[in-house]
Amino acid sequence: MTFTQEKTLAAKVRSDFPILDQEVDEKPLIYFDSAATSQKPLAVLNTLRNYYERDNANVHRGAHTLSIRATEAYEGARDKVAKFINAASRQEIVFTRNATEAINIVAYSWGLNHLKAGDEIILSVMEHHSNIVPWQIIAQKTGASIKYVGLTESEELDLEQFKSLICERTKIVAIAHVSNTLGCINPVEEIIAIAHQYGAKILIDACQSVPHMPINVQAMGCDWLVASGHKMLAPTGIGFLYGKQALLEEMPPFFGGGEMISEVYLDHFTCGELPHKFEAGTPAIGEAIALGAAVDYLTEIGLDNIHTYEEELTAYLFEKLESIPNLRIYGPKPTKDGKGRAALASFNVEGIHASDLSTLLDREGIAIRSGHHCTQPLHRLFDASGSARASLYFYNTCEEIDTFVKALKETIDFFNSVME
Ligand code: C6P
Repeated sequence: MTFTQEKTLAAKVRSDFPILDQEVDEKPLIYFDSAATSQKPLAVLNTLRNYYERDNANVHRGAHTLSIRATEAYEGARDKVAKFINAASRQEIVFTRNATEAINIVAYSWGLNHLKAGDEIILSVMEHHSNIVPWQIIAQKTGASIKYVGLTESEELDLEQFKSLICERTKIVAIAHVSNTLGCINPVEEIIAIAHQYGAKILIDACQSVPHMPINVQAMGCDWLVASGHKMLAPTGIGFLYGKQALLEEMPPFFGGGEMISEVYLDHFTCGELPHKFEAGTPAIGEAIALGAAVDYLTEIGLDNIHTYEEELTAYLFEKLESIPNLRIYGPKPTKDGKGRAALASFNVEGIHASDLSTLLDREGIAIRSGHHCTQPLHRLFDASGSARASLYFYNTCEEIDTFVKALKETIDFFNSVME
């Protein structure tokens, strides 16, 4: 295998991420935890800093220069996000704190007002807790019930089972585009088309896809899509909800307060226009503007290039991990050229606790995540309390995979020798 693209892409961008150029325990840092949160390039850091150094003011309120600048940059970021996912209009992008908040807005605003006893919600067993718990709360409040799509033998979403579960009672389907634990890429276009045939609405949790592959919400046809900025090079505290305009128009506000109103009287209020109707209170202005910078940065590299490069990383990661005895990776295998899944691997090694692995790897400067990755129901299916997870992004290299796999093998040998 040649790593021509790696040399061009990771080598080209690496110096944009100053945090990666450091040592942990006197070893060069290898950051393999981007599914939890990505690192931020200088373009994003500088945008945030410039905003606070030059333009900081509240938005939509003042007539003074700084407020006008802040408002223009904040609304400009909305335009960038809308274009990035090909929304039909800027009104369809609501800034939120993160994907979790975006899902809660849909669950409370739409779910609470549309679901009733006898209605059904379809989720999958691989959903992040953020896409389970809000629906459980709404189901409890409305009397609706939840059905879960399971996995095939190859540990992907069972599309046939989905087809057998969906029916006229299904009012909403909420599914991850890419699983943060299994790494599988779900056939969302097909799922959306089927959901719509039954008149059900559909929400796509795109937390793990928006940072890594081109997303076109109009081509996809979803009703809502959510993502978190911090997984796509932006700061924490900013994410977005995409919703079809007609749906967002019809949904009542979830949070009440400043910004989201048109008129307030002592006994009632009238709603502001979209998207402000859902953005009560002072928003994360600098963070939203920095999200706009992240979108610019990703667009300049090209999501196709990122996706292709990550396929190379995936192929290499799997080739190496699969050579380790007694190591079990969850989710589907990629093709030889790394297609069909995300550049992440959740795994367990027989007889060794995942958190022990990650603690010892940290001493080698390698950052991986261990735990249940907020997918407890999925881990329970595998009879595992948690797993170790290496998750990569376009700034990672095959040399880092080599170092990681070598350190992992040594760690496993160490534990095996202690247990003998
Ligand atoms: N997954 C992970 O390490 P928030 O916390 O709102 O930014 O994102 C929630 C979320 C929703 N859906 C998916 C598919 C996700 O992966 C996440 C976040 C992180 O896997 C933190 S648990």
